[in-house]
Amino acid sequence: MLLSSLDPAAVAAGHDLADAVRIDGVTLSRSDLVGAGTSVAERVARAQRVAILATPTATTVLAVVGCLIAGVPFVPVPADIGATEREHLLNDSGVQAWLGELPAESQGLAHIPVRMHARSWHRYAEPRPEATAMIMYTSGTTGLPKGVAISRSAVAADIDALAQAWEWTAADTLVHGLPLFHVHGLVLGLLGSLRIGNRFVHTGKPTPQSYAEAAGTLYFGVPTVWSRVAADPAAARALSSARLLVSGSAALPTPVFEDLVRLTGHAPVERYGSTETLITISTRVDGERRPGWVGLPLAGVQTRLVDDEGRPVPHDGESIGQLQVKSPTNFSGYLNRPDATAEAFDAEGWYRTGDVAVIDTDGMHRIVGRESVDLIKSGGFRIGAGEIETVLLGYPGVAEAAVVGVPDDDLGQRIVAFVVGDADPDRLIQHVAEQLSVHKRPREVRMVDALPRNAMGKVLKKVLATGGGDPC
Ligand code: MLC
Ligand code: AMP
Repeated sequence: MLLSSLDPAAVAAGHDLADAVRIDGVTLSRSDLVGAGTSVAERVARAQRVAILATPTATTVLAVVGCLIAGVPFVPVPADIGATEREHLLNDSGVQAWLGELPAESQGLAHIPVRMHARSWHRYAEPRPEATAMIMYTSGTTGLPKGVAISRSAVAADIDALAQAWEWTAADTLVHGLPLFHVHGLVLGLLGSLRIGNRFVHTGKPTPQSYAEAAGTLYFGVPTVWSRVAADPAAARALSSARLLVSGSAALPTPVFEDLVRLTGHAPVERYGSTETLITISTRVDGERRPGWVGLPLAGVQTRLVDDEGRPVPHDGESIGQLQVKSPTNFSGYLNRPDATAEAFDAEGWYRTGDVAVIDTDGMHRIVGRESVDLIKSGGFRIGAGEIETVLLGYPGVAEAAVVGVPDDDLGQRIVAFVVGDADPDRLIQHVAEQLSVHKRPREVRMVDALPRNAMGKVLKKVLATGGGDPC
């Protein structure tokens, strides 16, 4: 079964764990998770698809577990989501109800509450492996986010391959403070723990202090989290008793890697993936952990590099190519978007990651960057420049807008909007936070007289990202 540690027969036979999940001041045992999760399953079983406001709470954990027991696909909704994006997610996904916590604006959908103390011991048959576990929304270069359908078998295959690479076992205590509406925090962190059977601790905000106090063996973080840990030597030193520190979702800067080695005694394991493929490449517990490199394909995963014409690029450690992935962890398709799904794969079923990479003769991978400047990674969040530009253009007084990711020591990339027109920069930032989500807001809006364009009239985003763009 997908959540192997929650097998009702095994839990009833004594394979309980008093502190299987700790989150938001609540501790859930395995039998709480089975009993309350099955009670959620009973209430949600007749729905075809539900939305879960993915705040980091026990309610969210039980809502997710209930859906997976009942085989009802769920849409994790970002906790900080704004009006336009929320409306899009609810309409596009066709969810029938909110399960668990209600957002301030529920858009008239039915509500199925999660009752923390209700219990049911009904036994559900395990849904088919190819059934959709969840639909996770993620940004493209243009337009509003697309729904990525992720199957139960993809989730299971990914966790099992990672368990092998990281020697991850039920003896671990996994700690993170990441959002529960993306692959990293939800699929790897929470579902990984419930499949492997280890203790899971969610720290709330992923601060260096909260990581230091959690006494885990296995820690997950995005590079922003690790760079903040490395800047807090006392907190970093407290992690020396851990077994493994894992970084992913964006490139881990080499100085942060080196600071972690110096302060914690651990070379972090770096792994690479995406919402569409889950995690596909990682360094190993028992292998080389090379700063700047993300490792080898996981068991069952194939990777290759191609050029613009689709011809193979040599794996010589220097030649740069477009990274493609064939993997049992790949997504089943974009919801309602057969066009985008078809575009994402080539004729032989290779998924085009949109990342450019090199592979050396030993099969080690280094991610060089993204093909498009319009996909930004900020704090480990994937954000499309196009969706922000559309929202900015909808604001009174904005004539033109171009959004870029500018290198940032803390966030990897910082979202900067260049705007032509007459508007207050702070109000524009607030407008994006309210319409899309707080984490998609530009950190800076620069009012300019004109956007740099080429002869075809296309905005020269690389010029903007490297400091061009004259202020008014
Ligand atoms: C600031 N705030 C505002 C605001 N400006 N609120 C409303 N309106 C505004 N204009 C508030 C925020 O809500 C927040 O409040 C606080 O200010 C700080 O906000 P922040 O500066 O944006 O957050 P920060 O602390 O910098 O976040 C850093 C971070 C975060 C690392 C914690 O970026 C993060 O959680 N990243 C993880 C992303 C992730 O999981 N990606 C995985 C994708 S899956 P408050 O109250 O909340 O403090 C994937 C696959 C793979 O990529 O490979 O893993
Ligand atoms: P998302 O869909 O939010 O999971 O974003 C996926 C993207 O994150 C990938 O296509 C990469 O661009 C980036 N990414 C994930 N992990 C890494 C990593 N270890 N190094 C560099 N980029 C990464």
